[in-house]
Amino acid sequence: MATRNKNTQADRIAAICKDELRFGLVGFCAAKQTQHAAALGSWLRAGKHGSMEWFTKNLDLRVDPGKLLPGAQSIILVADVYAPRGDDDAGQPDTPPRAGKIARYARGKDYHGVIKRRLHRLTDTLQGKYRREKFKAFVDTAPILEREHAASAGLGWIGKNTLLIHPEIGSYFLLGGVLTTLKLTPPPEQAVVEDHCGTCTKCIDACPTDAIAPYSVDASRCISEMTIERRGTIPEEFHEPIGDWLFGCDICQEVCPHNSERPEGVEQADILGAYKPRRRAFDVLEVLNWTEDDRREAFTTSAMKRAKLDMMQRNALIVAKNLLKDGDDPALRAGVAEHEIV
Ligand code: B12
Repeated sequence: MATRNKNTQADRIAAICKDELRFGLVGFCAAKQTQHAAALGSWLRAGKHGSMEWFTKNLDLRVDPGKLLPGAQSIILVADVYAPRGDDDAGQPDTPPRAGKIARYARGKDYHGVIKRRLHRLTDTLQGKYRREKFKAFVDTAPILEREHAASAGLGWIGKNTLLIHPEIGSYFLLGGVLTTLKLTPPPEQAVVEDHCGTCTKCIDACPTDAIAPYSVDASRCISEMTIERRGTIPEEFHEPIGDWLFGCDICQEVCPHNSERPEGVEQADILGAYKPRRRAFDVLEVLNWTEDDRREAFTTSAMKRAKLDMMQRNALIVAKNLLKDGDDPALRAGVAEHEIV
């Protein structure tokens, strides 16, 4: 009887998440310590966190959710799909000339807000019902290993590119969750998804900066880290491989067979209007000429606001020079000459 009641609780929460809050995926796991502390430690010791010094802080909390929220018992994990499987061109806004590409997750509204707002509605409801319990919503906003918990909650498997992959949806989804002192038993139909990467090495082979080893990304070589997180200069050796990526990179997802055009019989996941791409690229010459006001205006309600003006102009310069290798563009050439650091 006790188990049945607990299942009912999780079922009700799952129904709120799916039907009311319209999360694409939901699952539950115990708030347990990481199973991969050794791998995490060696990743950090090898400097694979790159410029993300913040990652080394609060490590004790990151490896143990029970320290992040004393008495934590369970984690509710949710996911929002932000892009369809398959062709990048389908339903996308026009590409500007001199396109510096934006990773798919950042083309619509900032997911942090989109997910957090709905998670707060969930925590308000739960707090009203379970007054003595504690609830802490997170979406990149707390030191927590989201993918590992989401894998335990049956949302997908951790792929060789380290992203969580769902067998039908692929990996174009974002995670969030609620850490709670409430003990939740996952519904009986929830199951851990087995690893479907098999012998495939497409993500590893396609990464132009050799950032990926099976199940580990060296962030110090990852285009996403360099263009989004890094404040200083980007070493010359990476300039050409960055190609036309202005903000983030999707290569290891684009080549993943699980993100390919959806096969017959697999339904396309629902994508909230908030993720509708507003733009897929910026004209790099425009970015080179941006003022701080231009940047602010362009990044209103966008996850791109993480990148400061000097970072965007650094990225734009790299992309512009790469574009010039494909064919001359006098205006762009002049723009580059003007901005080049001598
Ligand atoms: C730091 C960070 C980054 C860094 C480092 C990436 C990385 N692979 O760690 C950088 C800036 C490079 C980055 C890039 C991107 N990120 Co990011 N990032 C994060 C963040 C904040 C922390 C990730 C982390 O803990 N890394 C630490 C390392 C050690 O983790 P790890 O390599 O995965 O190892 C863990 C497990 O894999 C496991 N493990 C270890 N060994 C083994 C071996 C096996 C066999 C297995 C199964 C597991 C396993 O142990 C480790 C501890 O759990 C999370 C949000 C969060 N709080 O979790 C988002 C997050 C992972 N990022 C996300 C996204 C969308 C991206 C990008 C796609 C954005 C883009 N388009 O540019 C790229 C993808 C690049 C890539 N292939 O990882 C999403 C991923 C969603 C998903 N479907 O998985 C997250 C979850 C954010 C979110 N809230 O949705 N990111």
